[in-house]
Amino acid sequence: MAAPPTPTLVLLPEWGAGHLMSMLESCKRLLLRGGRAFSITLLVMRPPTAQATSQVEEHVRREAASGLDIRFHRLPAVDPPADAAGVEDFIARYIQLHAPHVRDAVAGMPCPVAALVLDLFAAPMVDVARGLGVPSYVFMSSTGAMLALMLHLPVLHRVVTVGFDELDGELHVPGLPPVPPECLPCPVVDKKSPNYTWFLRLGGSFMDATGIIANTADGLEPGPLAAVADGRAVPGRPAPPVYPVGPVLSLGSSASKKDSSSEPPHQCVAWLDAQPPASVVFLCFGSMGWFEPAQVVEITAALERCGHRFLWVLRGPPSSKSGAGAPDGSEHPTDASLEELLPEGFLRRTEGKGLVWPTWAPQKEILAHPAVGGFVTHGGWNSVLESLWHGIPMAPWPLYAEQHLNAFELVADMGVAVPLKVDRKRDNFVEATELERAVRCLMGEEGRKAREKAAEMRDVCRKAVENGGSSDAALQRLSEALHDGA
Ligand code: UPG
Repeated sequence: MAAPPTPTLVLLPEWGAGHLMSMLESCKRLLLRGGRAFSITLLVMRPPTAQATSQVEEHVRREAASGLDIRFHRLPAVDPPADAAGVEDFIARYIQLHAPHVRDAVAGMPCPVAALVLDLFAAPMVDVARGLGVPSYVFMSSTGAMLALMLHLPVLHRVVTVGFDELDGELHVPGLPPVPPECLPCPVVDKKSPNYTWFLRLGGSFMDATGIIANTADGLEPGPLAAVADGRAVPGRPAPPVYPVGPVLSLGSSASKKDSSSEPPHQCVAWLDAQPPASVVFLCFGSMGWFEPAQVVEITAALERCGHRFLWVLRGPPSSKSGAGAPDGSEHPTDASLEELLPEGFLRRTEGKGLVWPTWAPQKEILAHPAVGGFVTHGGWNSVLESLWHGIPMAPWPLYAEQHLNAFELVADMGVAVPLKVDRKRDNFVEATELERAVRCLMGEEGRKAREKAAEMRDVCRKAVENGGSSDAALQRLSEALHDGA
C-alpha cells in the first residue's frame, strides 16, 4: 500500500525581507524539529515593487536549492489599490485582495494541509482557513510587545476617548512599563486613519487564529508574553496559544560565506578586519531606511565630531518616496552616488576612520564582527535580534512602522540600548549634537549598562534556541499541535 501523502504547511508571507525570511526560517526549523513530517508550500504574491520582486525571486531561488521539501505556488496577480491612505493600509488591502486566490490554492493542494501560516498583515484570512476546516497560525514577525499592544488595542480604543496624540499622560500596555504616546507605533497614532482601523482589525483576527507563532523568546520579552498568556492583554477572552520560537535569524549564508576560502570577504568585512575590537559604531537603517540631504549633513557632523570609527550604510532616496510606484518606499537606486549625498570633503576627512557603504550591506556578518561595538539602527525587529544575538548594544533611531515602540522597549524595558531623541514632528529628524551625544554614550563608559544587558540577552537568545531551550520547547509544542490537527 502506498504511504499517505505528507501534509503540507502553507505559508503566506508579506514580501519584505523582514517578514518573509523570519516566517520561512521558523517553519524550516519546525519542519526539522518535527522529523520532516511536513512539507512547506510557500504562496508567492507578486510584490508591488520591482526591487521587492527581485529580492523575493532571489529567496525563491535559494530556498529551492536548499534540499528541504519546500514548494512554491505563485498566486495570480491582483491590481494594487490605487487610493491607499498609507503604507499599512496599502499592504493590508493588497494582501486581502489575494484572499480568493489563497482559498483556491489551499483547497486545491494535492496533499492534506496541516495549517495555513499567515503574515500578520494577512491575519483576516483566518476566515479562509476556517471556511476550509484548516488550522490557521498568525506569524508575528515583530515583538511580543507589539503583539500585546495589537491584542489590547480594542481596550485602549474604548478607554482612551481622545486621540492618542492628544493624550496627556501615558498609556497602559500590559506587560510594558507605561508607554508615552510619542512612542506608539506609526499606524496606531491617529485613530481616524485607515492604517489604525487595519491594526484594530488585524489584532481582532489574531484572536480567531488557532495559534500565534512569534519571533521572540520567553526570556527576551517576559513581560509582554506573560500579559498575553495570562489574559491581561485581552481581558475576558483567552488569547490563542503563543509559540515564541525565536530568535529566528537566517544566519546560514553569512556563516558559510565566512568559511569559504574561495570567496574574498565583502569589502565592509575586509575593512572591519583592520579595526580594533569593539571600536566601530555601525549605522544601518533596514530595508527601507534613507535620509533627506539635511539629515545626512547632521549625521556627518555627528560622526566627525564624536571621532569614533564608523561603518555607515547610506542609501540614496527612493525613486518615488511614497507614491503609487513605491507604496512601501523600497525603490532605491542600487548605488547612490556618495559624492552627491555627502558634504564636500567628508570622505577625505574621515578616510581610514570610517567607511560609508552606499547599498545593501551584509548586516549579519557585520554585527558578528568583533570590531563592531555599537549599532545605530532603525530598530526593525530582525535587526534588533541580529544585534542581540551578538550582544551588541544599540541606539535606536525609529523611522516608520512599529519602530518607535521597539525603541521604547529596548531602552525602557530591556535596557539594551541608549536613548536617542528623534523629532517625530519633523520626520524623525535627529540633530547632530543629539546623535553625537548618543554615539559617545553608546561607545563609552555611559553605555556600560546597555552593553552588559546586551551581553546578557545574547546568552538568553542562544540558550532559548538550544536543544531543550524555551524556543526549542515551543517548536516542539507547535509541532505536536500540528500533528494533532490543532
Ligand atoms: N539588511 C541587510 N543589509 C542592509 C539592510 C538590511 O542585510 O543593508 C537586513 C537585516 O540584516 C535584516 C533585514 O534586512 O535581516 C531588515 O529587517 P528589519 O530589521 O526587521 O527591518 P525591515 O526590513 O524594515 O522590517 C519590517 C519593519 C520593521 C519590523 C520588521 C518585522 O519595517 O519595523 O520590525 O519588518 O516585522
